[in-house]
Amino acid sequence: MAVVITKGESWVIKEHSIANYTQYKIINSISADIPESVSEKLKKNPKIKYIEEDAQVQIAGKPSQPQPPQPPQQITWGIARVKAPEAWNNSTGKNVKIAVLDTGISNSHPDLTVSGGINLVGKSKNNKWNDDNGHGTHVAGIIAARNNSIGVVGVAPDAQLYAVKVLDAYGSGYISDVIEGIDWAVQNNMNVVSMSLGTAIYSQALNDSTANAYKVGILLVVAAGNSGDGNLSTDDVLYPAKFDSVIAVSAVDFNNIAPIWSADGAEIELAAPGVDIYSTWINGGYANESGTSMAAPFVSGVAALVKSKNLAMSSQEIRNALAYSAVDLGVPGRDRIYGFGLVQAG
Ligand SMILES: [Ca+2]
Ligand SMILES: [Ca+2]
Ligand SMILES: [Ca+2]
Repeated sequence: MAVVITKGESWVIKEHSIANYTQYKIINSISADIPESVSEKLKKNPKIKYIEEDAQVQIAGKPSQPQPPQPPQQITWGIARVKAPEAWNNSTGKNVKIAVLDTGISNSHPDLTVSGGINLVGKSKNNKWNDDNGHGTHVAGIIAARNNSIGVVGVAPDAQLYAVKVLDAYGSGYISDVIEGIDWAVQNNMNVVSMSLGTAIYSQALNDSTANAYKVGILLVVAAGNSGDGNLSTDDVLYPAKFDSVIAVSAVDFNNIAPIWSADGAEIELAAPGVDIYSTWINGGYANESGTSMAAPFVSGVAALVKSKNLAMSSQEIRNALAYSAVDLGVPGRDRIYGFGLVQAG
């Protein structure tokens, strides 16, 4: 599979008899399985802006520990730490649409309401976005688990969740599908795109896609990666978190300290709870998880609370507001571990 960027792609399809391809709207390009010989020819064609190999992306979670449900409903430490309950008097995320680009979301969890979605894994798109891993369901619960009598409650319990399945049952996927997911989010008028995934491989197509989505008003929130090495002189932030058009989120533990595995780098914008986070899981269950995968959805939820309170706010304005209200951690001012600091809803 390759992503081909052209200045008018229809001739590529005709000239090289490409039968199965995905046409993107967010960028002027297609992705398709093409032979090496065709790829070499296209690379030399001046009408092609660029052509690149597809690459894998992975969830940014750590090994999971599924646990049985624990009713009655509890406010987890992370939800309290970002001051979500204090914000609920003014906003619960109503009328804000959040696309979770992940392994899907459980379609039968009693603590989650999913408004819609799409499955982009495999050869053809379909509506089978049900989660077959658990990771996407965990992320979704952090954003918007229902405020009822059971399990947990999310940061923005009345926000509308959309399951965009771009990762398989093992938590792996392809950049080409992530681009298609961003495309879907734009076509379906999402307000926030939450991505708890990453790769160390740079993609111009993914960079262009997030930049264009941000330009048309979507706020993109991305896990920084669990690639931290404890060395501040090396930048460990993964893509797409590394791009200017997205908010890169690092993880902190109960003591507001970033674990060594939380990626550090100049791109880190906000920090959020990401160690021992209890949330929804598949099969109606709940689980404790750690990772920058868990931190990013806290920021997505807080963004939904801010947006819901003032629907006219642009994604740039929300981004500025989150940076402004964050509680500074670590060395004074913006830094490579915590960015502007711990995200705050209240
Ligand atoms: Ca609940
Ligand atoms: Ca480092
Ligand atoms: Ca700081």
